[in-house]
Amino acid sequence: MNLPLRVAVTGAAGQIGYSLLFRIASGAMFGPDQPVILQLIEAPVEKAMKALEGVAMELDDCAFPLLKGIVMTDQAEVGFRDANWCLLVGAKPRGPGMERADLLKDNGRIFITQGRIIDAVAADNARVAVVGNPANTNCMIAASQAKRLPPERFTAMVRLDQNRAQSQLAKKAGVDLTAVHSIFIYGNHSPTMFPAYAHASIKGRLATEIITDTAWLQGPFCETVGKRGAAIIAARGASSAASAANALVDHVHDLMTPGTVHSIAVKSDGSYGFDPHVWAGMPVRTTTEGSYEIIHGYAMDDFAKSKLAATNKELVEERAFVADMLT
Ligand code: NAX
Repeated sequence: MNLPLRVAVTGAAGQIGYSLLFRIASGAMFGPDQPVILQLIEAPVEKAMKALEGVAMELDDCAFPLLKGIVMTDQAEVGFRDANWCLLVGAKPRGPGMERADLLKDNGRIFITQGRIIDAVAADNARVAVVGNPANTNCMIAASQAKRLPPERFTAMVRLDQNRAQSQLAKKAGVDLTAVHSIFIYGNHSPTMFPAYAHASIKGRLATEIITDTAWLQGPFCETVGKRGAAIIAARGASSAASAANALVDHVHDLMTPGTVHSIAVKSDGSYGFDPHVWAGMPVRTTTEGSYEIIHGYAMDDFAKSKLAATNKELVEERAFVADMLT
């Protein structure tokens, strides 16, 4: 048996946390031979800490063989200490009448603090995955605070968008989901992101040879993937939680599996026309456990270029809103 990995999770008593923690403890994220210690961090609010106690009781009641310990805390210094993975799920939701700029600022402050503390107390091999929205920009803010951990260690999640896109293509083509490959998400985790359908394959052929309805690909497909979160809120009365937790399991699992090709939001290297200072969804290949290289060279047509420019513009605007928070 390996030594336990320490996995810190913020927002652990929230909706996503409630789906996520059981998947981590069962081995879905790190595999059936990897024990874990969960370091659960909540806001210093009595109700949240009480709810966290209940979640920890349920984790105990699952008797997961791989779960070797649970830490519960409202102190980030305690929760991130020696953590190998820091899963930043907790964030302030956008309230009624709240401007996007206010959300960026409010959450930015949380991610400044967490970035600094992770850099100070997490393990030398620490990796960070950001889910709390606006995820790309929060990730950039946290990374900007780090002096010890390099920016490549900070990634944000666009995997839910990738999974949504894969599912939509399979439905349209009338094939099993597993026949769809290489559908990657570019840009922001927001309705502007671009699911690059032209490089996807279905049953080993180009997706565009199987789905020849270009108007559908450029219109309803992109729109359904981009606005899926809002559709789920409208139907369920609450935002995506189980699917978001599942996507985070996929994000980390694939980053720990060398050779895997998948989409994550990473520090841009200027490819695909992204500003080199933003965190953008891109296709990557996992090289060694927790590390990746950006895959370059996918050709983009005029439609794709216009979508990439739009999502890049939004990321650059978000960066400008929080410029004073970056060090
Ligand atoms: P909830 O409101 O259910 O839970 C958030 C939890 O975070 C709460 O328990 C709260 O007390 C805690 N929290 C707040 N500030 C904290 C802090 N400073 N330290 C530790 N904990 C803190 O939200 P949930 O539905 O779980 O969603 C969490 C975040 O994920 C939101 O920002 C949401 O917008 C974002 N999402 C991101 C997705 C993505 O694909 N990147 C998809 C799903 C989701 O919408």
